[in-house]
Amino acid sequence: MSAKVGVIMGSASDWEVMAAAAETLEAFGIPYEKRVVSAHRTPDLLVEYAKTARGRGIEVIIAGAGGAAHLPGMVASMTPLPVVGVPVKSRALNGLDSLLSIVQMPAGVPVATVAINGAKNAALIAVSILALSDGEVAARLDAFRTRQTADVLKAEL
Ligand code: RP5
Repeated sequence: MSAKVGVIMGSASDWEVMAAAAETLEAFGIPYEKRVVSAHRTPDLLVEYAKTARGRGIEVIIAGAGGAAHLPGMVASMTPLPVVGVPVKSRALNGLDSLLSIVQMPAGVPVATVAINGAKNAALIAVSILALSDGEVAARLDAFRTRQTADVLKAEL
């Protein structure tokens, strides 16, 4: 089955964080692709990826980057697909630089930004979007929420 979610990141060093998105998509049975696309080191690839994603059947893009985190915003500027941005915790500024680089987009070109290192929630947003048009995914999301609530209610301290 062709990928419905594109998980991209600025560097292989982001994988430690972005793997949580991949694991979550796998848990929901969502076909996805993953690759390094750097806004600064591979700008031509960035343009190609963003411009061809929809035509290849991708429905949501999850983009993680750290520091001068321009990847999610630049991708969003070149595709109408929903883009979820994951600020990756940086060494120098603990990810505040990443967060501000991603979240403060100009009106008209949105990036749905999650928390610093919030890759799992980025995937859950992608699942929610896909659930709008896929009943099976919606049922899995409902079951996940039910399970999560039950786990909290039965927690013993
Ligand atoms: C960004 O710079 C990447 O997204 C990564 O978070 C950060 C550091 O990259 P490396 O120097 O580890 O490749 O482009």
